[in-house]
Amino acid sequence: MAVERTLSIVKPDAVGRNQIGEIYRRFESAGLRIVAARMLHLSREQAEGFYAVHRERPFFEALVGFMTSGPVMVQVLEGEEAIRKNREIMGATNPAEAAAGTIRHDLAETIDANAVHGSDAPETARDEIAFFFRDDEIHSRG
Ligand code: RTP
Ligand code: MG
Repeated sequence: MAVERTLSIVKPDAVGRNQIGEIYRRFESAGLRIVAARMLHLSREQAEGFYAVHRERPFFEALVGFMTSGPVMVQVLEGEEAIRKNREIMGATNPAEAAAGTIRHDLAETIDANAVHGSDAPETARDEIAFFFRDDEIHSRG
């Protein structure tokens, strides 16, 4: 199995509910290492750039509005099959459809405020990590 890196965001709703530690615990319990992390309040420009792939979607305005509504934690997770494993821990996009035991099922309320983001493929993981972190800010232990 390959050691991968993926970009994770604890979204404003979960930061607001004081759930950063609870979410980090779930990453670490699953064998994912936090190898870079930063708290920031995304500007509108940053949120639009990060979610550019969704520009034409009907939910784009709501997504950008929500992602700029408060501070977020962004982190790079590293581990065996980190991209797939993180998506598994997160659960389905809509918390109502997420499996029991996943972050979105257990902690989130709505599809808009769904607690976490995770890269969905190796190419997007590479681009999304580079969006937030320089190479020398990532402290790999793999
Ligand atoms: P994310 O990118 O945040 O990890 O979430 P995802 O891959 O599970 O979902 P994606 O399709 O990439 O959508 C990005 C975010 O947009 C919001 N969304 N709303 N109202 C809707 O139908 C709808 N669809 C997506 C969600 O907050 C989703 O996380
Ligand atoms: Mg996505």
